[in-house]
Amino acid sequence: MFLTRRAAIAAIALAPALAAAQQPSSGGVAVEQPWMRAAIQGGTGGAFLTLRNAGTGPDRLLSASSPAARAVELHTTVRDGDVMRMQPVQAVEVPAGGSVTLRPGGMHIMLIGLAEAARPGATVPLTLQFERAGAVSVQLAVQAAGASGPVGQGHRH
Ligand SMILES: [Cu+2]
Repeated sequence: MFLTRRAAIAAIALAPALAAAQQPSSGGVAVEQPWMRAAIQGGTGGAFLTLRNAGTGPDRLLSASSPAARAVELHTTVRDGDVMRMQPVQAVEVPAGGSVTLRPGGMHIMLIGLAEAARPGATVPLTLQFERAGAVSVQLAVQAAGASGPVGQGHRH
């Protein structure tokens, strides 16, 4: 992305105000609109969110964990012929001044072996571990099983 010098300065000036309006952040990374799809007890649910790095250096999401799941993995989705398959990824890069959105059909966080059913309207705790920003905890807003985005939950604080 190419920014004019003026636009770059404006973006930097805006960053602290934006960060303050978002979910808890640590270091330079803010987590926006964390949500997951409803899933049954013992089942597996995909979690999605946007990572925004207001810091001056790149960061990486290394892992995630939740007391509500037996295991949590970072996945990406790849096309294999006519079939979409999930694959584990080691880390999710978050470039300095940039953002990455984990969404259905792309990268996501997989909560495996849910201790309880994740029902629409409920929240599920998730802690993200970043290389530089450290641990960042968020609450995933549970959406209907077929939801493709955080719509309906889209109010901003
Ligand atoms: Cu997955």
